[in-house]
Amino acid sequence: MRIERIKARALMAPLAVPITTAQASIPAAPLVLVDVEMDQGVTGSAYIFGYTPLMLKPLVAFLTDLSETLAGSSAQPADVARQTAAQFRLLGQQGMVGMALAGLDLALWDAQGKAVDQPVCALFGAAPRPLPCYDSQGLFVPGRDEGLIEASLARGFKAIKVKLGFPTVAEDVAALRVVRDMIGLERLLMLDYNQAFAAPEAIARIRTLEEAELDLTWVEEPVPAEDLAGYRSVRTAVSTAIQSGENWWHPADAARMIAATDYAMPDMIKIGGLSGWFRAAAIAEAAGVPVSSHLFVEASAHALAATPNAHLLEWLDVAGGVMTEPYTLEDGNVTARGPGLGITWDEGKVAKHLVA
Ligand code: SMN
Ligand code: MG
Repeated sequence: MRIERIKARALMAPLAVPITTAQASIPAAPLVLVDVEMDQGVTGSAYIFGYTPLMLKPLVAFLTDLSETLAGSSAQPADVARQTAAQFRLLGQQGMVGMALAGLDLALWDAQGKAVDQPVCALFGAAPRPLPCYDSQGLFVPGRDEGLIEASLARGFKAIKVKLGFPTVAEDVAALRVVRDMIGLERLLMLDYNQAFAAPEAIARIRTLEEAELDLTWVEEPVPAEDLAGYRSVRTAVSTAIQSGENWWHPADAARMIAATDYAMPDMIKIGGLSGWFRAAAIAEAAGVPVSSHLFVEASAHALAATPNAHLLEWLDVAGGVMTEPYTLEDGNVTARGPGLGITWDEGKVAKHLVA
């Protein structure tokens, strides 16, 4: 199979609930849809989460121009990776280049699955299977957001993550106490600090959270993603499990950071698509680190099904609003479906949310 054309479209996809942290709010999902048309009539489809609308036009322009350099090339993900590694050796693949190439990798794997009428996880040796999830919520404000927790429980989630980082740790404790009381002791509760603190503050906050006996399954990204020394000192100083990885660029960052985290959650785009995911998951497996996903519910359901050290799938659906059949939750689990990644765009909804 050979690449004929890469079609990239920018849109602001509707979100059931805005993504909020202590520092920012994302009211709609900045996405780039990547559709790779092949010479055998197969089209591979995937998407890139752009984090900010400012990334959308540059990503579309880059992928559109990249299309001309890859036309006629083998559509095998490893062949494309080899070709683009040489093409961008001097520039490097961090940032936008890596995001674009990872979105392309996902679309190429989708095409490989469709070409043999198989789910992508089957290409990695696994049948689709129900994967335990957690509901990834935003900043939880007591007195405002209890309804979101109730809705999560009503949907059958057995694990919930909230984002915090209020001005004082007492406010964090108070918010977590409300959530813990609402979900009971049998459900998992996780906290995401989204890189908010330097190590001394992170250590002080987590120790205070431990004294409150909230039974947190993990504290996520307490310090900046690249702060290896900070992660080491936090992990040494506290007993709560530390989660990280959504900001690792490529398997190289996984190799650099894996010894400083208890759990890992590579981002399907920043880690380098499914090709990067399985290399990072193997690094984590060798280090005895369970792996969860970050965003990208569809591709993550396929990846985790074939990941021996799979932990939890993050339920944060950023693209289902523009699909004909969004992935769904069944009894707190998600199961991958094919062929390919199981992604089909609802072109009417896409058209409604396209950005120029
Ligand atoms: C997160 C980060 C960026 C966009 C959405 C969500 C968050 C998570 O850190 O872990 O889901
Ligand atoms: Mg996070």
